[in-house]
Amino acid sequence: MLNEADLRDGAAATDAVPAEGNSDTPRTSRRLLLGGSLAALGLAAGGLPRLSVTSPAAAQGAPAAAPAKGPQPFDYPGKDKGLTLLGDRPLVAETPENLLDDDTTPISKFFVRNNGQIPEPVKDVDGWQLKIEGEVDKPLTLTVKELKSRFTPHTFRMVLECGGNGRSFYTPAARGNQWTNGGAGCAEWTGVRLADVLKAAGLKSSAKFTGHYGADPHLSGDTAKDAVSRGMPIEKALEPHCLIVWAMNGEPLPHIHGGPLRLVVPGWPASLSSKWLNRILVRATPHDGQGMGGTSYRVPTVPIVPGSNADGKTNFTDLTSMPVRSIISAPANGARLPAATREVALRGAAWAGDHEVAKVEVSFDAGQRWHAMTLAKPKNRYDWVRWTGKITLPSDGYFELWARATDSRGVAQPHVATNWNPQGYGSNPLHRIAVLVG
Ligand SMILES: Nc1nc2c(c(=O)[nH]1)N[C@H]1C(S)=C(S)[C@@H](COP(=O)(O)O)O[C@H]1N2
Ligand SMILES: [Mo]
Repeated sequence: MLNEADLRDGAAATDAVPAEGNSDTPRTSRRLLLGGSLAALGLAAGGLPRLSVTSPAAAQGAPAAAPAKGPQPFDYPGKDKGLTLLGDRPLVAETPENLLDDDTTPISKFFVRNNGQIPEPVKDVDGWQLKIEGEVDKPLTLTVKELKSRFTPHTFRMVLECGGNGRSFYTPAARGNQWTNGGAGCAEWTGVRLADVLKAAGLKSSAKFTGHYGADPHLSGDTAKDAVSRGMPIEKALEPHCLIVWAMNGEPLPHIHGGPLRLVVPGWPASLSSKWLNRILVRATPHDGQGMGGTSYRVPTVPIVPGSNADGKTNFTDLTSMPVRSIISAPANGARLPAATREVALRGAAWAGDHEVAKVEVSFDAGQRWHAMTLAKPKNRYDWVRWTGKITLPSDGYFELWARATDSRGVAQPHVATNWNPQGYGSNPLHRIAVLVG
């Protein structure tokens, strides 16, 4: 039997679980509203009806409760002010979908996610040290300079996506930063294969998992704790696209993105992609660092009642591949098109964790009919797919455009966020924007 308390508990719970769950940013109903993007476009908020997914009152045009605090601009050196601040302690900012319109996400538009404090920048970038320890024949300490000279560098364009991307679409709200779809970006990463470095250290037969460590202090300043320290099965670590990187889009890896050195573990939650990387521990058993276990980066294998409490111990599993997702990057949500516009050109991106994107479709009649978009060829595995297409609207007026991607296994984005979990991982409902013609 369900009772109200069951349904309330999870959402009301406060906890000290780290990773995606430690933001104290108040949740806003921004995702439901056109107001934010209208303001960004310099249009009068309220000029368009509200786009509502979950609030029937708002859908019927009744006044919705004003959010306590709307989206806050992100004011950080080198970053586009159009990014949205989701939390300032730790510092977290996402990229509105319409700013993900470049084939390669510029550093200025790339989302930022920290779990702890931001460490002091170092001057001697080439002297930064990485230790490889644990279940290896020959523990190694390598400087960035040695990494560059001893191993073959590779550059791949790959999506980095926060495990909590899409969290704001869960009802009731799940704990943590309320990402829309902008906890993701696709950059050119240059570095060496994690596999090559692990092989140089010599993996013992007992080497089954990794644990990753970065130099950032825990938010509390407690030196006994790590800001975040996640790990993965050795099979993932040995994939040819798992890189230890020092450059992003051809530039030295920016400090805020983990410079001098970070991991990029594509397809899986970006929390594995340790910034300020200084140590990889090879283990015989699953890593137990900060952000492992409980409900951290874990999802139910037996669906639970949305909003209920769960400790993640039974019938939960670590989130591995991220789910398929598409975004419309142009036009922007809230765009006003001239009267009599019928043909609308659309652009966007889609990606699917470890899988490939098989198709992207758009609907302008709430899913009654779907129109196939044209997919560009990705540069390499784990690159996103850029897509383009045209739709022909039947009249002036208000239209919602929905984008839906399907992965290579035939799994499409759901209409609503599904498999609710306390910390809100794996939410990938189709992307909805609204436009007004005339
Ligand atoms: N050392 C360290 N690495 C980290 C984090 C962190 O807090 N500390 N956050 C992780 C998470 S949860 C994400 S989503 C990505 C974000 O990378 P970005 O800030 O470069 O976008 O970094 C990951 N690597
Ligand atoms: Mo994340």
